[in-house]
Amino acid sequence: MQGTAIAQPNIALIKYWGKRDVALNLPAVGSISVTLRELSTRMDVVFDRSFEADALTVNDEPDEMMLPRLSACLDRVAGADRPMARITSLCNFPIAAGLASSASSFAALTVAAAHAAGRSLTTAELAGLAGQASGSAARSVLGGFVELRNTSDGIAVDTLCDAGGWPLTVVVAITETGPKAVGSTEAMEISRKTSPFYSTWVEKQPADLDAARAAIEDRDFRALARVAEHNCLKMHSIMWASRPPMVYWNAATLRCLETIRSLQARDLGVFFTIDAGPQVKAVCVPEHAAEVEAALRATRGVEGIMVSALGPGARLEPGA
Ligand code: 2P0
Repeated sequence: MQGTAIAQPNIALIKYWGKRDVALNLPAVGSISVTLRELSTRMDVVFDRSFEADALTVNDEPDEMMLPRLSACLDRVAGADRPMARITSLCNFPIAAGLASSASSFAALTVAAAHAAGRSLTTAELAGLAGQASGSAARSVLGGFVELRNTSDGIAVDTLCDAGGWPLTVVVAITETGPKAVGSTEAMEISRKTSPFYSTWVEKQPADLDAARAAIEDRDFRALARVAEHNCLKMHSIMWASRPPMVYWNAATLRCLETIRSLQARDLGVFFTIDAGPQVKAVCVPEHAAEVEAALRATRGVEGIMVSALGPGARLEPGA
């Protein structure tokens, strides 16, 4: 009873922020993301009746903090009467720093656990289960440009365009590697309950989704840039206006935005997006990626750069 799966994180261009059902972890709004290729999480799950308790290692270190959330995900995938599990996670990028490590982790865990439990699930079922563990994880079940839609009783995910259909590059400028002060699950609830902008955010999201979907369909980079930057700044405005306010940016985050504005002024194909963390993700056309990377690397406060093409969805490791 073993399964190994790999999943990549995804970066939302049209963001998920806020829940319509906390218990079922259903999002208040739809979202559109790109799945990355070079960043990855590998999850290995072994179920064994001889194990006395679930155990987790992350990059070879025991991890008690994340374990309850992973155990709950295993219960949903394999049933509450499942054997105990040994979970081994390997992640090649900073965890819990706004780089969507929960998306790749729970997408990989769901696929690995379903295989280990002998359950053959559809993509829709895998996305539903991954999404209950972490909303953004549902999108990492698929590759390329992915839309998550709300349905009457849950969610659905679709590939709008596969990774090769519009090959963009994502340059991630890492400005801080420590874990964030407020996790996004908690931050979303603070936003929903206290931000004066929250209801407008929910109301306007379908228009942003329509604009992004059309831009992807037309491969219209400028149109995608406009709506993605707008949607990102709107999401952060909700957080800034929450009580207590939540500001995930640091000084280097702002300097990266200035760098990107100056590249745009020179007509380079690049736009920014920022998630619940201080890292800046620059989405660019591949022919301008080297220049974007060099400019961000030279920006004061940038500690590291990761460059990724768009990649595939979660999958079983061959032979596992
Ligand atoms: C996103 N984020 O669309 C947005 C933008 C962060 C900012 O989805 O509570 O870890 O586990 O469902 O999936 C991060 O939220 O939240 C996220 P939960 P998750 O990518």
